[in-house]
Amino acid sequence: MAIERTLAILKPDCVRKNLIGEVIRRMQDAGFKVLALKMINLSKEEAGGFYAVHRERPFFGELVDFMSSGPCVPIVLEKENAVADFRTLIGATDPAEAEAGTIRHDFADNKGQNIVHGSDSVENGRLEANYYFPEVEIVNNAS
Ligand code: FUP
Repeated sequence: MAIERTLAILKPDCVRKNLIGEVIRRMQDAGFKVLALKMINLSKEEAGGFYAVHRERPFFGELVDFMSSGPCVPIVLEKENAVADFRTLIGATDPAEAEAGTIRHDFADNKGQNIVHGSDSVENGRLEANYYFPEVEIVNNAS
């Protein structure tokens, strides 16, 4: 299997619930290397740009309001098979449908406020990492 990168975002609910450390612990325990990380406040425009694919969906306004409601923590992760393995680690979009032991099952309140984002393809992982981090801010010697 190939080494891949994926973009995680610890969403504002994760930050508000003081779960930053817990969720990063789970990522590292699962073998993900952290290549870039920062805490930022997204404007509505930035949040809407990131989720532009959902622009026509009924939940788009709420999603933008939520993602810009407080600080969040984008993180570039690397591992063999990172994209699929990270989505397994976080669980289904709706925490009610997520497997026991996944991050969303254990910590999320509902489908709209579900603690963490994970890219859904290698190509989106690259595009999404570069949405938050210029290539020079992504280290290539993480341990
Ligand atoms: P995921 O890939 O699991 O993050 O899920 P999606 O790309 O389908 O959705 C992105 C975000 O839109 C979710 F994290 C939360 C929000 N969303 C809703 O609020 N309601 C929905 O029915 C679907 C998604």
